[in-house]
Amino acid sequence: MMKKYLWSFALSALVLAACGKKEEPPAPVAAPAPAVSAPAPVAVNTEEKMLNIYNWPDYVPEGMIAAFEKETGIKVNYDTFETNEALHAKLVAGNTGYDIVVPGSVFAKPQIEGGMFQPLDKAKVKNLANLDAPIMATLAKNTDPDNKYLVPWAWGFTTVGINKTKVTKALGKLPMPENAWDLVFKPEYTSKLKSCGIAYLDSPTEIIPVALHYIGKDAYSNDPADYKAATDMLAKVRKDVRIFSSTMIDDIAGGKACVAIGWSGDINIAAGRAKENKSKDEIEALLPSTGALIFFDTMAITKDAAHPNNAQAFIDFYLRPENAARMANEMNYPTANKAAIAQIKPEIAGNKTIFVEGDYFAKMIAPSSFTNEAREAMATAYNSFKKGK
Ligand code: N2P
Repeated sequence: MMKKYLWSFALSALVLAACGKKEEPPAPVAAPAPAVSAPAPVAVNTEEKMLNIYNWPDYVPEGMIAAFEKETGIKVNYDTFETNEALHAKLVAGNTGYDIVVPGSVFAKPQIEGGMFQPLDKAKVKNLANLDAPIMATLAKNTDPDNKYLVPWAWGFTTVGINKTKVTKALGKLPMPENAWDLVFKPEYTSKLKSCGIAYLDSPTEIIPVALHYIGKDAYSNDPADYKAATDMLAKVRKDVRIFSSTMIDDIAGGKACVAIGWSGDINIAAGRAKENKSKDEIEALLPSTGALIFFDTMAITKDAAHPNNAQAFIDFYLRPENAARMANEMNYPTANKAAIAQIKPEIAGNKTIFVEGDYFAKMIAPSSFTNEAREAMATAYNSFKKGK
C-alpha cells in the first residue's frame, strides 16, 4: 500500500511538472542584508508569545492549535478567510496583523513577486525535510524558486460534488452524464437540478478556470476573450444556480444544494457529516472524465509579520508527521508530507476522491497563475455573470 501512495506522489509531481507553463522569470526579491560582522545568531526566541494565523475554514484538526499553545506557551489567534481574493485584498492593503497566511499557489506566485512574504529561515524549520521532494521541486519550478517562501498545508482539487440520492431523483429518466461538469454547466442537466439546488463556489478564480476548462480552453488563460467565451457559456445556466456559496460543507450536508462546484476535501467532509447524521442521502465527490483542477494551499510568513520565529515554530510543528497525517485523516485533503503517509488511515488513503489514482491524476489540470490584469478582468466577467439572471 505504502508503495502506491509514494508512487502517486511522485506521479503527481511529474504531472505537475509536465503541465507547468513557461512563465516570466519572477521579479528579483530583495536579499536580506548580508550579516558581514554581525554576531552569530542567538537561538533563543525572544518574541512575545503570540501568533496570528489566517487560514481557510475547516482545514485544521480540532485540538491541534491548542496542542501547539500548550507545548510552546504561544497564544494563537486563528482566523479564517473563504476565498483567495479575500486574502489577497488583505495582503495588498498591508498590515494584515497576520504572521502566517495560507494562499493557494495560484495566488502565492504573484504574492511572492509582489514582495508580500518574507523568506523562511529554513534552519528553524527542521521538519521541512519531511516534505515530498518531487512536490517541492514542482513548487520551486512553477511558483516559488528555491522553495524560499512556501510550505504546503494541503492540496486537493476543485470538482463536482453531488447528493447522489437527490440528483438521481431530480434527473428522472435522464442518465448521469459521462462528464460530471455537465451537471453544473449544461442546461439539459441544470434545468432539472435547479429543483434540488445548484451551488457554485463564490470566487472568480474558482469558477472561471473550471468554466474555461469545460469549454476546452486553457483553465489558466490570461486572455479576456476567453473569459467572454466562458461567461457566454455560464450565462445559459445562470438562472439555474441557486447559491454562490462560501459555506459549501453546510450547504451540501444540510440539503440546500444537491450539486456543487466545490473542493474535494470539503465535499468529502460533507459526505461524512451526512453519514454521521444518519442521513439516507449519499454524498460524493465526482471525478469528471475531462479532469478536475488541482490546487495547492501553502503557508507563507507575511513581510511585516511581528512574530516570524513563532510562525516558524508553528510551521515546524505542523510538519511533524503525526500532525500532517491528522490533517489528511480529519480534513480529507492529501498532504505533501511524505513522512506522514504511513500514518494516513486506510479509508482515507483508499478514497479515490482524496488520494486519486495515477490514471486519473494524469488527466488533472495542474495549477498555474494569472497576471494581475487578468485577475481583474476575470473578476469583472464573473461579477457580471453573477448579477445577470
Ligand atoms: C478548506 C478548503 C480550502 C481549499 N476546507 C481551497 N483552497
